[in-house]
Amino acid sequence: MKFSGGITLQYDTPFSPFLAKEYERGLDWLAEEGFDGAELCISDYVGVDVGRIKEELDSRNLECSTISTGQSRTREGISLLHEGAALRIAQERMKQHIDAAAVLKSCVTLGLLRGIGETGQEEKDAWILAKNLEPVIDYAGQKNVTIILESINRYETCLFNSAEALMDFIGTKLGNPDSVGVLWDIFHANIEDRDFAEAIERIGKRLKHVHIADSNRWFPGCGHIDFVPIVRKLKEEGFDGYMSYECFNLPSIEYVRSQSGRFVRMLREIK
Ligand code: LER
Ligand code: MN
Repeated sequence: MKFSGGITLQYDTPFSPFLAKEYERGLDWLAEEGFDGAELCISDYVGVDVGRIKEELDSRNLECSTISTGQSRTREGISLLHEGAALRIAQERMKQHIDAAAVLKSCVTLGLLRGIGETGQEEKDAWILAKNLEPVIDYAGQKNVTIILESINRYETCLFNSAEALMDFIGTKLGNPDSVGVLWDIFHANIEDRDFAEAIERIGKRLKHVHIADSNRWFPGCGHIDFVPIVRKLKEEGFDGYMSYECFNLPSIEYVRSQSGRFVRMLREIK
């Protein structure tokens, strides 16, 4: 099991304890605090030198765990459930993320860039999404990159909210492709999954990445989730991907910056 934290490259996000203009300071902090990697939030590739990002990571002995891709949905009004130009741009953007991931040796997240869908037509939307994802999944297969689909709670999207619904989508709509994995976010799981251990078992070997936040999306320990049995279960199941912080800067940015390394060390020691 490895650990990363979210750092944003171009535009600020509430999920990183560093602003976009502090990107390099954020990488320094990850290295100093003993993280294994950075989860990089990239919106587009205008003026982005992926080779340079790789050097910046290598020089700090950090990997890129995954590229987080959701920012462009709201910034540009694109998604894999749009039609016409907005759909084509979303598909092309996913391919650009895959090219970058091939250089960075990371995964590519598909969270909200999949689209929000419409209540009452989830099944139809799921088939449309599957069709629109097909060329992207083929491309990922050619480039040997894993796309990680994230189950996200019902208040943010209509499509696959729970681990069960996501595994069903991957099986029945996508046909279980090798290049598709799962991102399991403990904040969303706390809302949607019946039981954490059952969800981990259900996802099985497709589990590639885990987002860490407490029940209120504050820093772990500031809500009511007990992370110890979750991490013990992940270790028992042989999970060797990344656990990665995606929590708000609450109770304060200073708290998040000063407590992250300590919490990672505690999780590493769980037997
Ligand atoms: C993205 O990883 C996620 O969890 C979403 O809830 C962001 O809004
Ligand atoms: Mn998440």
